[in-house]
Amino acid sequence: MLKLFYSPNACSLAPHIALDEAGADYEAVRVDFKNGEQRSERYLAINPKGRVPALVTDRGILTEVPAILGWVAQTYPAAHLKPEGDFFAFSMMQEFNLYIASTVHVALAHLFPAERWADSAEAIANMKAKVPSNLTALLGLIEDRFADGRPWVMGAQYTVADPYLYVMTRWLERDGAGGSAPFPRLVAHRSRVQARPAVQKVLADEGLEPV
Ligand SMILES: N[C@@H](CCC(=O)N[C@@H](CS)C(=O)NCC(=O)O)C(=O)O
Repeated sequence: MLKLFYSPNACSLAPHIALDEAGADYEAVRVDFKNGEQRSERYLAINPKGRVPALVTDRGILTEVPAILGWVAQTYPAAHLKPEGDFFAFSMMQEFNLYIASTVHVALAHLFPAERWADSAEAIANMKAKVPSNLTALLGLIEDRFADGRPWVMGAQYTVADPYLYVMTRWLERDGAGGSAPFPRLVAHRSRVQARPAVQKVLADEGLEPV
């Protein structure tokens, strides 16, 4: 059986939702961040990066959200979690997911944990102050994408890109992120994602409330 190592409301929420949507046979294993379990010897043996998510498969361990999302979408074709079409269509979805991982997630990570990036209180305060304006620019591009009335990131079809965007728009409500008011289309997308039964189940499993 697959094993997903996660922490509640972390980026691992996206692959957690994707596995559930796919109908995969998996066990979700909580990593206790409060006690620093991600840096324990036991967990570092699973993921030497000391981060979640990590997905244990019968072929080995996969880390990095876009890699896991792409694997889930490819491994469970009957769940239709990737755009219909050829490898170009798949790569368009991966382009989106990599933008989230390399740019949007990193921008938000300057809030939590800000201490990763700087030591002085002044530098940390400066970095945190920049986060909302950075997000306005970065997420503004995604807000524009929905101007054509599409329900999902890739168009008419729900894909693994949707729960990934959902995690980012959940985080907008965290202290210092600036809130979701500038992004009405992303808020509507967030509501659509949250209305899905698999999402409601996974939120309950992680002990989270809808936002
Ligand atoms: N690039 C990685 C980022 C993973 C990551 O930063 N995970 C965070 C949670 S969202 C984490 O495990 N943080 C624990 C820590 O930094 O100690 C990915 O996309 O999977």
